[in-house]
Amino acid sequence: MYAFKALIFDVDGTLADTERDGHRPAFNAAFAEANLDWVWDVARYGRLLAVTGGKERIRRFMEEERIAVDAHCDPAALHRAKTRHYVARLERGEIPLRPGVLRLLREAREAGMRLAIATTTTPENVTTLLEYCGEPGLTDWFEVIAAGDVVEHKKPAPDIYTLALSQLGLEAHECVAIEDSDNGVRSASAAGLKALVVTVNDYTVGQDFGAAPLVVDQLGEPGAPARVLCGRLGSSSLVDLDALERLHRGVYPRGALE
Ligand code: XBP
Ligand code: MG
Repeated sequence: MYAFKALIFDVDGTLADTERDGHRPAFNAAFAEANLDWVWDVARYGRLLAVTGGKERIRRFMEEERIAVDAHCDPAALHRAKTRHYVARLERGEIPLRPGVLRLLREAREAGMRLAIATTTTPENVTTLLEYCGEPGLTDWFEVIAAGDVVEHKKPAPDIYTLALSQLGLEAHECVAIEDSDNGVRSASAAGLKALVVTVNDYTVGQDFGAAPLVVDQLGEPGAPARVLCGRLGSSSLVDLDALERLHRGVYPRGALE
């Protein structure tokens, strides 16, 4: 029996390293298809990641480059094409889950832990990632998939976490969230979540994760331990339910849940 009832996962950068070799080339393919000479290299895309959401990211780029919105340069249309290219990449199985993700999901499922997703990305991107990652039926393991434009304000606003919590019917202190970015941590924190784990990646390492009590390089697999960048894993060498239980009890003083 654990002191928390659900795990809430971010998607991009957390379930899988989707940004550099997934979303970025899909944006570039959409631009090329529209005969635009825009190319987002790795560094430029890293800066644009400060803006969450693909449409919003295209709009920011156009503002930076002083490109006017017109029929040829329409962020919504470009983004639809980008989603098509991105989903095709996922369907080709080009984007695997990060180390330790499936291990933790399996452990949680076996323990009867409830699973949810809170993400900025388009819902189709989430379901396709889960369908093509090699674990049949994985999509159905998630009771709640809160994604994309269903909320007015994307991360770092709390809206998507607030929606996930309300769909789960749980309070923030009953959940543990797993994120990869400063914007994600700000979103979860603003929704009241304190039991937060950050799994950094090349784009987010070095960001300020505020009050997140645990920052690791990955969730870890047996034989490939998680490296702790901030906080403590205790006796575990990877992020498993026992480690999350210790984290949760550290964040919420005894009796806080009663
Ligand atoms: C990360 C994002 C997403 C993706 C692109 O969100 O900012 O916008 O980069 O997705 P999270 P779309 O980490 O919350 O999953 O192009 O579908 O918006
Ligand atoms: Mg993320």
